Amino acid sequence: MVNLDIDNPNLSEVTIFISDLHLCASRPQITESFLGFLETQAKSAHALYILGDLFEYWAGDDDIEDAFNKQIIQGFKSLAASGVLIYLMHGNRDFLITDKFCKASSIHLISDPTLINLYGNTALLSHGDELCTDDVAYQQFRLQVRSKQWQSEFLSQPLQARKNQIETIRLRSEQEKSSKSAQIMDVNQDAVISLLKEYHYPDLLIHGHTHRPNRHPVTVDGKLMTRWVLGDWYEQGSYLICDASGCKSVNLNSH
Ligand code: LP5
Ligand code: MN
Repeated sequence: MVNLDIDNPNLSEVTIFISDLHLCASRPQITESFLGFLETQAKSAHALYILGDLFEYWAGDDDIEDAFNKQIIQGFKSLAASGVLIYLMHGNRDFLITDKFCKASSIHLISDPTLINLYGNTALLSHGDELCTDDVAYQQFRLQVRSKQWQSEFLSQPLQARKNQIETIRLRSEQEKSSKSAQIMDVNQDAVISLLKEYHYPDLLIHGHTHRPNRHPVTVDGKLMTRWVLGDWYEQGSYLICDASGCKSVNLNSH
C-alpha cells in the first residue's frame, strides 16, 4: 500500500480524479477534449489522479514512439512542468504501462488500491475491476494476464503481433459482455465492504471501470463512507473535483 500525503494548506487548491478515458487515435474529439482539459481545468489542480483505462489499450511501453501516444505524453509533460502532480493507476486495458511511459510523461505510477489523505479525509483509490467479483470469466482472465510470467512472454513478441492479439481479445470481450447482465458487470457489494474494512473504513472510495458515475453512501459497522464512481469519456469528459469542503462531479461541456 502506498500512502500519499496530499494534505494541502492552501485551501484554494483542488485535486482532480478521472478514469476510463479510453484514448485512441480513432476518437479525435475525445483526444482534443482531454488535451484541452490538461491545459485548463487540470492546470488549476494540486494533483491529477488517473484511475485506470487512460488508453483504449496499451500493448507495451515500446509504443511510446507512436505519433498519437507522443501527443498524449507531451500533454502530460506540459502539465507536470506547470507544477501539477500527476498520478496514474493501471486499468484493465492499460496495465502494461510501466516506468518508460511514466518517465517520458512525468507521471507517478501508483498501485491499485492506493490510500491517500485528501484534505484531512482518507480516500481509497482503485480502478474498480477487481470489485466486479460476480464476473467470474473476467476475473479468471484477469488472473492470467496479470501474472508476471504471462506478461513477460506476451511482451517478448513484436509490437504488431501483440496488437493483433489484443484485437482478438477485444472482440471476444465485446461478444461476452453482450451476454452478461448489467448486475454481473457491476461491483459486488460484499467485495466493496471487505475492501473498506481492510483499509480501516476510509471516508471515501473512488473508482471507475463500471462507467456508472454516481455517489453511493455505504455504511459498514456503523461507519458512514462514500463510494464515488467516476464516469467514462466516451460521450463527454467528466471529472471529480475535491477540495477541503468536499467533492463534486463535473461534466466537461456543461458549463
Ligand atoms: O474494458 P471493458 O470495460 O470493455 O471490459 C472489461 C472486461 N474486458 C477486458 C478486455 C479489455 O477490454 C480489452 C483488452 C485489453 C488489452 C490489455 C492488454 C494486454 C492483454 C493482451 C491479451 C493477449 O478487460 C470484460 C468485463 C468488463 O470489463 C466488465 O467488468 O466483463 O471482461 C471480459 O469480457 C473478459 C471475458 O469474459 C473473458 C475473455 C477471455 C479471452 C481469452 C482469450 C484468450 C486468447 C489469448 C491470446 C493470447
Ligand atoms: Mn476498466
